[in-house]
Amino acid sequence: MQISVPKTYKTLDTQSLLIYLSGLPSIAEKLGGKVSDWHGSEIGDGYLNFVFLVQGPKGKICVKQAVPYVRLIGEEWPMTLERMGFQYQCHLEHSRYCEQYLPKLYHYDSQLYLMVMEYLHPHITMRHGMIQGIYYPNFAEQISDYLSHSLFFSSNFWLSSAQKRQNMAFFDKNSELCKIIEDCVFTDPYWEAKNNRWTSPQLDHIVAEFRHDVQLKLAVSRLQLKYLTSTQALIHGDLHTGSLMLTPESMMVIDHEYAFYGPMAFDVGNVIGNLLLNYFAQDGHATIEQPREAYQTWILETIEQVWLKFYDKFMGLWESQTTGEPYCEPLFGDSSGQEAMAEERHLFLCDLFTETVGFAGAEMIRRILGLAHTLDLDSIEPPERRAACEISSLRLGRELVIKAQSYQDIKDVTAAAKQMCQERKRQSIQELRI
Ligand code: SR1
Ligand code: MG
Repeated sequence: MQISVPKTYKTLDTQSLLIYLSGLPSIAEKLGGKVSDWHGSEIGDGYLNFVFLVQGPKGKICVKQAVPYVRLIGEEWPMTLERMGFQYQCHLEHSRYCEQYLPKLYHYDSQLYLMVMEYLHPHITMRHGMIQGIYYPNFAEQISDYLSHSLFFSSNFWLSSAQKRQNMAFFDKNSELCKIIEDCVFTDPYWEAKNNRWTSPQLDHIVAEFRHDVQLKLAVSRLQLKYLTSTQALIHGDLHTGSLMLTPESMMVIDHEYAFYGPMAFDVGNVIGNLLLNYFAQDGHATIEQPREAYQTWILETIEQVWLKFYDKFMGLWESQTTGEPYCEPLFGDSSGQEAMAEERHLFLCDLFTETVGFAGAEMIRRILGLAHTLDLDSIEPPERRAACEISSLRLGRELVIKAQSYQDIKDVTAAAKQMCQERKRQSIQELRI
């Protein structure tokens, strides 16, 4: 793939970054002192970009710059710099609807493909926090707020059709990042794709099984078609627990580079899928001193609350807003129309739930068999212990994908996860006895 890199672009290092920032008066003011007082370090651990923390005598900022390749793989996988523009625009758009959940933006440079923003402290990624067993009592409230507002207000339920089409025309150009998801989530884990990796040899049998599982591949392909063709809302597009920066009190959403007009359920499913992955990973992190059963219970309760609160909030927004063009007031203003609309809204959210379940399952599978894994599972040693957690995740992931419609309620999902986990524990006890 040929990537065009404008002549005005250069990849910054900590030194050239400080010089660049000194030319931005509002940023220099935030840092305080002189350039010689500033200190920059690269702190990124993501798969695509470089992220810097810059500290001055007065304050700290965070800088994110795109490089013309995929960081995880290196220059042999070129990747468009334009991703920073999509991230910036989605960050701005979502800030309009739920400002409190996005870091403040201080500066955007469209030639260096760079964003300067608020340094979040003492936030850590939710993924790192959950691996340590940290509780986040406000998370379900916060993420359901973010999801309901960002999805509702960027959809036809709120925007005029002309405005939505204009937005879609812009985000439709984010095709290269969407292609990463199309391949990494819906295709590669199910065939011999070059970048796949898994815990081997422990998972070899399941890899082979999934590659021959026509029912599973059909169901995943249906989800892919939904991802490709549904334009319901401006979705974050990669809403895993590494895109969430948390303290027990506060939540911030970062990394909107995969944003486009897609199915609402993709974002909701990503959140739930990543929480489920962490749920299964907890057995690999438990120790005598720090057993994780109580934490696992909290994860399942959180999953239930995320969905139930999202349902209520999305429903509430739809009931109270009448600006949307579909289901408009003149058609459904009378009492029989109102009654029919109540049922219609419920059916819409039931469909969204079924799609959420499917996308959650696909996310769980691809994070174990594909290119991009998660630290929750990858950090478990020895490999036998990791594989045991991964097999449970894969088994549930498959069920969620192929039987999404049979889950009527979020409690059906959490009950299935609990059962899968208990079965595995029973099996290991039996193996110990043998
Ligand atoms: C090129 S690998 C990028 C992966 O990590 C991101 O989080 C996306 O989900 C993608 O699959
Ligand atoms: Mg990301």
